[in-house]
Amino acid sequence: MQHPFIVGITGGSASGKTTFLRRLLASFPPEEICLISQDNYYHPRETQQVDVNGVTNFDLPSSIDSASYAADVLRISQGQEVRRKEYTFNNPNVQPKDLVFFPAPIVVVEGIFVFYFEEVAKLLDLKVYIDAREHVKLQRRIVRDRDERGYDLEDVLYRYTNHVAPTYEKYIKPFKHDADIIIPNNHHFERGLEVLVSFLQSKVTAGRQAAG
Ligand code: UZR
Ligand code: MG
Repeated sequence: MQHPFIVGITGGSASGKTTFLRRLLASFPPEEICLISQDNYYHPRETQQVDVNGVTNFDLPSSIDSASYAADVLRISQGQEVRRKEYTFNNPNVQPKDLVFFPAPIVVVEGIFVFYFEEVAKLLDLKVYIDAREHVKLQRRIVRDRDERGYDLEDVLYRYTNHVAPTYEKYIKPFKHDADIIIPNNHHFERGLEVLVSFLQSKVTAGRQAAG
């Protein structure tokens, strides 16, 4: 198999990474692209740090099993499949699936700390940063946490102010300088997506030709 091209995608929480990713993945035949998401590498809830008010903080780099994450990114980029239990956030109604990720010419590595975790960042061939204004992210976060993750409004606002925003300032935004491309997503990301898709298509074609 040709050596895969590894794209890292980061941005603040609720900047639109997952929506962007869904569209990016849908732009390729399934055998050409795979996604390894940081979301599946949270340490178990019981082991997460608790803040001064006794609220669990899932927004620290230590919330994530970065060693396993980096190991799996490496594994898939070497052409091996990766198995992982799905992480279901706060939702007791969701039965975690056994996930299998198959190697592909394009490997997408997504999450809020993929530029921060050095052992992950060094594996990336291209770094993409999805950028949105604070109020846009907060609005998206409120809707998503209600609909998908089952948190109430008070909880969402508390976490945003005390965990999400400080983490953004400290562990995400400073790494914007490391990005190769920044895609603004306050309204839409259509042009940015189009540019990225064409670039990645050219990489797949070039890799195929090199492999003969
Ligand atoms: P994205 N997160 C949860 O909401 N629940 C969990 O069990 C684990 C993580 C959140 C996490 C972070 N913080 O802001 C967000 N909190 O998932 C990262 N609270 O995901 O990049 O899709 O926003
Ligand atoms: Mg996401």
